[in-house]
Amino acid sequence: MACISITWLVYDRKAFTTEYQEEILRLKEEVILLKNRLKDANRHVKDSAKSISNGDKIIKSTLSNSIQDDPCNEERRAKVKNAMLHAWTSYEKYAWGQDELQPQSKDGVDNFGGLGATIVDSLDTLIIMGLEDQFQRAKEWVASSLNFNKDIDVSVFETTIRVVGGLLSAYDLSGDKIFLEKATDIADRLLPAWNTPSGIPYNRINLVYGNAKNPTWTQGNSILADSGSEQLEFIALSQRTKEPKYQQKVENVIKEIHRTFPADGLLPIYINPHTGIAQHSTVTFGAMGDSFYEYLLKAWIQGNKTEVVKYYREMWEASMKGLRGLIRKSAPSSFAYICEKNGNDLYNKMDELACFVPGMLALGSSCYGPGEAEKFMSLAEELAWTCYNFYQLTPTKLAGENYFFRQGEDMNVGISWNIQRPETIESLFYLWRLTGNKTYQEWGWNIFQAFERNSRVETGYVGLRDVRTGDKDNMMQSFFLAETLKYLYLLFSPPSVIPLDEWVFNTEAHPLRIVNRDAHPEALNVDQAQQEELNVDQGEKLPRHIHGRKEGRLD
Ligand code: DMJ
Repeated sequence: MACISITWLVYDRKAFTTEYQEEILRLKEEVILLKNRLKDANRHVKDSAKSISNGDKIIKSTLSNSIQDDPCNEERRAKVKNAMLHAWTSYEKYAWGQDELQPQSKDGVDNFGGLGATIVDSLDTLIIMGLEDQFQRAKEWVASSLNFNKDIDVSVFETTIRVVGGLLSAYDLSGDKIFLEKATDIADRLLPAWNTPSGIPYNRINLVYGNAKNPTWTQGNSILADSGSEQLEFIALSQRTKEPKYQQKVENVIKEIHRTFPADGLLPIYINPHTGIAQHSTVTFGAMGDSFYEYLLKAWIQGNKTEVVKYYREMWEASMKGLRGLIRKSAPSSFAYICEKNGNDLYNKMDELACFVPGMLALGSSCYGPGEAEKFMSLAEELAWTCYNFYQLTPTKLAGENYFFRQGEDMNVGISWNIQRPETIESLFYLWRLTGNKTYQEWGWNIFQAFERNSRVETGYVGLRDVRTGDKDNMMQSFFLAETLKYLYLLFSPPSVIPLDEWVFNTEAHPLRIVNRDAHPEALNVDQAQQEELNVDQGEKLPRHIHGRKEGRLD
C-alpha cells in the first residue's frame, strides 16, 4: 500500500512538474509576444517620424503600411505569429540543432542528415514576422554550428529547396554574408550530382565525397521534380556570387529536357540520367512531378520575363495546355480536379500536393492575352475551391494526403494523413494577392483554425495520422514553419510585404529577390544598385528589406 502511495506521489510530482514546466513555457511565449508588440509599436513611432537612410540611398520605410491595416487582419496575423512562436519555442526547447521536432516524444530527429533543417527553413519566417531575438539565435547557430562536412548521403532536392533556398532567402532579407557563405559551401558539395552524361542530376549525394546516385526504388532513374526544381536557388546563387557554374548546371537540365519536350508539356516522373529521356511512368502535378512545372514559370519570372528566358515560359505554357487536358469535374457537385495519367489512361486521383496549381495558374495567368488570362484565372479559382473542400469535407477540417473522385460520390479521402502541408494555403495567398478577393483570406483563416484545434499540442504542432478521427502523429515538419505559417502570415499582411514583382518564392516558400538577369549568363551582371541592396549590412532594422516599393500586383 505504502509502495503504491509513494509511486503515485512520485508519478504525480512528475506530472505536476511537467505541467508546471509547460505553463512556464506558455508564459515565456506570452512575454516574448508582448515584447514583440512593444517593439513593433516603437518601430511604428520611429518610422512615422523619419525615413531610414541606407548609405547613399534613402529608402522610405513602408513599415507603417504593414501596421495600419484592417484590424481583423492585424489580429489574425498576431495569432499566426503566436503559432510560429509556439512552434519555434518548442523546437528550441526539445530539438535544437536537429532537423525536426517530435512534439509528443519531446525530442528531435534528423530526417535530412542533421543539417538543422528547422532552423534553416525558419530563418526568413522569423525575419518576416519580426521575431528578432529568435532570428539572432538561429543566425548564431548557423554561424557556429551548421557544418556541411558530414559523411552522409542527402537528397539533392530537399537540401537545395530547404537549405540553399533558406540560406539565400535569409541573405536577401538580412544582407548578412554568413548566409551566402554557407549557401555556397553546401551548393558546392551538391554540384557533382549534375555530372551525369545528360546533365540531369542524380538525386542523392554524399556531402564529403561527392559520390552521387539515384535511390534504388526508382530503378536508377532520376525523379522529375527532384531534377527540375533547383533552378531558382542555383541561378540566385550565381547572381549573388558572380560565379556562373551553378546557373549553368541547372539551366542545362532544362535545355536537355527541352530537346525532347512533348507538345502537351507533360512529362512522366522518371527520367534516365544517362540518356536524358523520360521513362514510362505516371504524369502528375502531385508527388514527384509538381515543382518541375512550378519552376518553369518561376525561372521565367526570376529572369525578368525577357527574351533570354522565353523558353521557360514557352515550356510552361505547353504544360498548361497539357494540364487543361487533365481537368475533369466531379459529380454531383462539379468540383474541378486534376487527373493523373499513365500512357493513355487517366486516373481520377489528385494529391493535396497538386493544390499549389491554383496559385501557379494565378501567378502565370496575367501574361496571357485577354480571354486566355481570364480562363486560366477562372480555372485557378475553381481548383482552389476543390482544394479548400479537401479540408472542409473532413470531420477535422484538415485535408488528407490525396483524394479519389468516383462518379456520383464527388471526392473521397484516399491516404488519410495530414502532415501540415502548405499547398492550399500557398494558393490562397496568391489568389488573394492577385484578385484582392477577401474570400481567400476567410478560407485561409478557417484552415488555420483547424490546425489550431487539431494540431496544436503543449509542445509544438503535430500532424494527424487520420483526418477522419483526429488521431495525432509525432512530427512537426520543418515546412510547417517555412511554408504553412509563412503563407498564412502573408495572407493577412498587406501586399507590400514581399511584393510579387520584387520577390519570387522557391518551392519551400523562401522568397528570393528578383535581380536583373544579363543576356549572357557568363557575365551575370547584377546592376550596382541591386548588388548594394543585396549586400546591405543588416544593421539594426531587419524588416526594412522585406517591404516593397509598391503594392504587389504582377504586371
Ligand atoms: C515541401 O518540401 C515543398 O513545398 C515541396 O515542393 C513539396 N513538399 C513539401 C510540402 O508539402
